Amino acid sequence: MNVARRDTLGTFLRPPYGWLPRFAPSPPFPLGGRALTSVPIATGTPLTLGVIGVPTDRGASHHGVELGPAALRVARLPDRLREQGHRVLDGGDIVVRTRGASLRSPLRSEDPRLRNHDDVVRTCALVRQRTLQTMRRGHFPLILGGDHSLSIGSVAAVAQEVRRRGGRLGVIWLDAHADMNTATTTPSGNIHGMSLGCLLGRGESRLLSLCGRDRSLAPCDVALIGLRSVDEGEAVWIRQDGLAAWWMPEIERLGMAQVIDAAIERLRRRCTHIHLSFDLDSLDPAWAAGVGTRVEGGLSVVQVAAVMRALRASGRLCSMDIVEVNPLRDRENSTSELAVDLVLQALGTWDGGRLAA
Ligand SMILES: [Mn+2]
Repeated sequence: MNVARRDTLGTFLRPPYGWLPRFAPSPPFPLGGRALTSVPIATGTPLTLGVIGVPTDRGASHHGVELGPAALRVARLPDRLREQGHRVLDGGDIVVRTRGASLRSPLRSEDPRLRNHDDVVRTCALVRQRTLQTMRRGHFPLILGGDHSLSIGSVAAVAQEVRRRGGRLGVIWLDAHADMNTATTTPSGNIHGMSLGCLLGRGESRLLSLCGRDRSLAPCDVALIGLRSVDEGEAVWIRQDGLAAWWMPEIERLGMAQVIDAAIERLRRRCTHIHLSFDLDSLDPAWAAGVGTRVEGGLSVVQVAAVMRALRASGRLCSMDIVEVNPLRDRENSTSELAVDLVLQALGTWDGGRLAA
């Protein structure tokens, strides 16, 4: 277990990463017109990536995650992907309405068990629309958050589009939390803790309507990895749904290689495509201090890199969310820079042949 240590000032000391393969800039690839059709990416294929920024904190209880898309761009996410030979189309940020409301005191007209509900619904609808557009153009949606409520919109869109093409979407939810609360079980009223629950068909009706007539995901389409802070009500749903969920102690016992292989194998049985919902709080705060909700005892950089490379090798990754980056709680943007390094483990095309699957 990675135990975060603190120095005398009470800040986190950052241990060394360990070894990560360095993806060198790619040699020139022929890029003309190559598009994602019904087949997910093959290892090392140059893609057209559609970047969607979602500067929202409306589903969370702390300010700062709304600056995540900017922090990831400052960490050169689009440029680093271009250096890999990908074509990157950054359509900018969606416009998030804030209505000047304080995060800590929800508007009186709104339900305190579903804070900022109207804003979240509106934002998710926009995310859903942009994600659908991106996929219909044959591009790989890369959604930059923002708090994790935005995944209701992104995953709903990807699931719908994959289904339309005759496939079935599986989701890897890399997170310290289960995000499976409902308005009745939530201790905080924060909708970023309800997104996976909604996608599985449980939640308030306007949030559910974003997922279309059918629920977006069945329990067998989901693998949760990195759990260590789960509310009582969520634990009950995880059990009842029979969700594949790997908690930190089990990951430490089995090793990440075995866990991610089992997770992908399970999804592969029914799912043609895989979406990664990457919550940066899955990482231990020793490495990723700049997140919305820090939970100690999390994944190491090497463990998350193993997840990314296994997804790369699976050839089924079709879309990704990067959420809960909070540069206000970070040090020198190191969490965003790390996020970029890790995303390249999944989407890097040129590694000198060392990782060729
Ligand atoms: Mn989350």
